[in-house]
Amino acid sequence: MKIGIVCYPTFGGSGVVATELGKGLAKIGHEVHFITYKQPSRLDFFSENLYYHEVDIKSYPLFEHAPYELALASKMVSVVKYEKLDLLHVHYAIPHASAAFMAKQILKTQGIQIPVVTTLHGTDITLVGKDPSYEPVVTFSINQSDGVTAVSEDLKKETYAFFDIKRDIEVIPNFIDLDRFKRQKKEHFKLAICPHDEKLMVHTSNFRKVKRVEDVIQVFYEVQKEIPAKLLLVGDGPERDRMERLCRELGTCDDVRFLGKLDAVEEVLSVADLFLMPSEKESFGLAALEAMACEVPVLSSNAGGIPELNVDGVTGFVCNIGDIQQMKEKALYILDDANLPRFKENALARAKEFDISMILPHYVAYYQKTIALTMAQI
Ligand code: GMT
Repeated sequence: MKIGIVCYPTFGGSGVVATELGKGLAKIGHEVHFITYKQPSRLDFFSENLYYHEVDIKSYPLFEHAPYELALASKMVSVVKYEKLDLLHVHYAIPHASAAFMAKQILKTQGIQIPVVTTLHGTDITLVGKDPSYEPVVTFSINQSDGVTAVSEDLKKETYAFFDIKRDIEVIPNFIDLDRFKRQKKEHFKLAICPHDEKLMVHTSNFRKVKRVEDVIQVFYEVQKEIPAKLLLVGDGPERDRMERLCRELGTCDDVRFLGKLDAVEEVLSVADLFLMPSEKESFGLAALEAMACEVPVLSSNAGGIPELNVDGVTGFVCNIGDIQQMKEKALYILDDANLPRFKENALARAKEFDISMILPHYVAYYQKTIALTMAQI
């Protein structure tokens, strides 16, 4: 198949899922065309089946905000037409699903039928999409897609609960490449951070409010009162300054390191004992899956789709959002040497269920079904 993938070229979340999906499809012989405004961060190599088309956003003094959606729709039209694509797969509804709808209508006037699959990732539904300034367009463009997928059962449920959706939503969970995300031997790194054999806790995120990074720091603060421990914080975002101030207030600066955005996050995960994800909202929790693949148990909140991934009492624990006391107790239980090896083993076993080789065939089958249904309607 010739597939167009539209996504945000960002460091984490939906951008990573879209890029890894495209790379996986290219590996098994499909031709994949990425359409976005910047080279996706994990697409920095040559492959004969991978193409990248940059959206040109022309500015003009009249525009306070350049109309990205129009530039994107125009680029989709030209890529579908000249590269003869079989299907467009857009990741994150806003504004990709509505731009795809517009491209589809334009192409129809030229006698070209292009099926569109929209994948809902999380905040496009649970946060931004619900806002009255976007909701009518989100509802319309989901209903107009030829296929819709969501990354967890919870996200599917939430989509039906809030939006007036008239079509089926297929759940295809996120996935991981276990060849890349695996525990590596990084003892020198562990020794540098934890010279006295302290337990190492790790959090990675985009430091937005929904991630509740303050809970990570508070739980660490409580754990550290009981056992020697260190905390690594990977990523960057709007909450970073506030979190640095919180560490100063609590006096934990010597034991907490802010590492910023890192490409090789698997190297940090390789030396971790516990991963923390106390999010307020989380449709899937890809960062937790990356940790589990590196044999790191997960202490998470019970937000959104996280419990579909983190099995309570098996791969870690699932706690009530904001319950620092409960999280502290569960963290201490996991970090106990009598329990830690079992949790690590279980985390890896669970991650194996989400290997890309298991999930990719679901997307391929869904594309084939969507193309067949669209063509049957002509
Ligand atoms: O987590 C974020 O804020 C980024 C966001 C995105 O769309 O890029 O992530 C969402 O999509 C990921 C990939 O499907 C999911 O693993 C995350 O759980 C989801 N984030 C939220 O729902 C907050």
